[in-house]
Amino acid sequence: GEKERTLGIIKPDGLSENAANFYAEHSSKPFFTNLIKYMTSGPVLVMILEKEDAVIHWRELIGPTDAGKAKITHPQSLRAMCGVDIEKNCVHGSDSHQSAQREIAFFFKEAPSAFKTEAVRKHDEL
Ligand code: YYY
Ligand code: MG
Repeated sequence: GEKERTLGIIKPDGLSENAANFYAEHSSKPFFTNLIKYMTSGPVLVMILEKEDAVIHWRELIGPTDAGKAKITHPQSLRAMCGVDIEKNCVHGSDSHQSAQREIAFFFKEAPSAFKTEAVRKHDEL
């Protein structure tokens, strides 16, 4: 049939459900509620980054979880430069190849392939 367009909006409570699912592994931790509040406090930019050993290299670039400590131990890291503390640490990086596949699928897997970038299509084949 002929194509048409529709408009959808994911409202704020929809985003907080997504954030809770994304961080499900931490749902029993004491910091969980604040983590979800922070993750849904404004827009986020989700990226797929591709290179050899991308998982470990991106983790090295972003630095330790605690941005406050990173300012002392890893001053050149992204979390040291743009984060505040262990909660507001400004960037995320998958912690393993398996996590990366799961997390990329969380945001991108269901996108119609016409909207996928070459990087996402390649990743789907891995
Ligand atoms: O992988 P990474 O982001 O470095 O840390 P995780 O241990 O996976 O925790 C996820 C997320 O939770 C972290 O980026 C900040 C927040 N958090 C926190 O607010 N307080 C903690 N004590 C530990 C983690
Ligand atoms: Mg983690």
